[in-house]
Amino acid sequence: MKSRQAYRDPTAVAEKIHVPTYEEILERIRSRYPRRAKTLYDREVAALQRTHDIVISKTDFVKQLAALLDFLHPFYWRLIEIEFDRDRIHKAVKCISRGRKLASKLFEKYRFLLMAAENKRELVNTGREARGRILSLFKKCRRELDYLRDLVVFIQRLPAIDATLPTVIVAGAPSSGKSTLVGNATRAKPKVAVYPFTTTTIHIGHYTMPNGKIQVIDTPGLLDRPVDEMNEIERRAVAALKELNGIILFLVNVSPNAYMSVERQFDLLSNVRRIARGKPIYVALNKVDNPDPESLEEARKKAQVLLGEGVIEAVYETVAADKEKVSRLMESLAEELTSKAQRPG
Ligand SMILES: Nc1nc2c(ncn2[C@@H]2O[C@H](COP(=O)(O)OP(=O)(O)OP(=O)(O)O)[C@@H](O)[C@H]2O)c(=O)[nH]1
Ligand SMILES: [Mg+2]
Repeated sequence: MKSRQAYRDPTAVAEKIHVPTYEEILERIRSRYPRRAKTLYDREVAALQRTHDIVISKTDFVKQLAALLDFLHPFYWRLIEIEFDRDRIHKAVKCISRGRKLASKLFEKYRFLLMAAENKRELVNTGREARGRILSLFKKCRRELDYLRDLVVFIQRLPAIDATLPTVIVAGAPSSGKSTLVGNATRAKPKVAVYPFTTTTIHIGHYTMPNGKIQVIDTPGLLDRPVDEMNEIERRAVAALKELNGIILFLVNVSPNAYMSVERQFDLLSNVRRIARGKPIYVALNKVDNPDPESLEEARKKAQVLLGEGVIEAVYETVAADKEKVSRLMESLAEELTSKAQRPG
């Protein structure tokens, strides 16, 4: 049950995970060092017990984190892998899990050795050795703890997608009007600006229909180039296009100052098709309130060809800046999503 929840909203799960630094663990142990005890033996046993208990409780997060990572949606993994190394994450989790196991073994072993100590000196040395060995297990994982802490903070800030909701992924070239459209279709307020590359990460809004909600995803602008040449920002758009289930709304900017020519925008559309692997694609020619007549004509022709080939599902003309027009477009897409959901297969 817990894991299912993690699958649906890892950001909320990550919110409850605290990854300590090695120094934090050490500090905690020092502050709890038993000063008073009836005998030296009692003191050493208590110190060992506390060291053990503190390292175990401070690293308890690793269980929740491992479960979270196990059930993480591929979309999140793809976003994580833009900034983190998956192998290194797993190695870090292992380092800490292994430390926990060995700490418990050492605890058992040294409890016995303390009992067997023959004099005060042996007692003190054995206790010191035991605590040193337990701590060194985690000192070895110091960098791994830091790595996992950065990861958890990163997951906390990821967009909270709901993989069960019908989804429209809005994609296109820089400045094609994606954020304007998402802002007018939903209550989300993605940043809109005249300059390209305004959106640098994924934003999510919700469009409300009488019978439910649609998740509308704003993505960063894409350039027409192979995925392995894309920068981090573009790869976030790729994560959504590849891994989220839904339909794609591809905006083509037909205004005079479009960032890319119509031809390049359609090349980009072919690239998006390859990335999105069979997801239905809807094209909207945007900014028809201020068109470059030649661009508009060219885009219409190209879109009709793709429609005829069955490569795209429909072509719309819209004005992302006009709330009413956006509502009409969203209604059409909502119908498409509903009929797609009902269609067998
Ligand atoms: N005339 C007109 N301008 C629009 C329309 N839609 C967006 N714009 C303008 O186009 C510019 C870019 O809009 P954004 O919504 O930021 O474009 P974007 O595709 O999200 O851009 P990136 O995030 O940089 O990829 C802004 O100045 C908008 O006001 C439209 O339908 N008509
Ligand atoms: Mg944007």
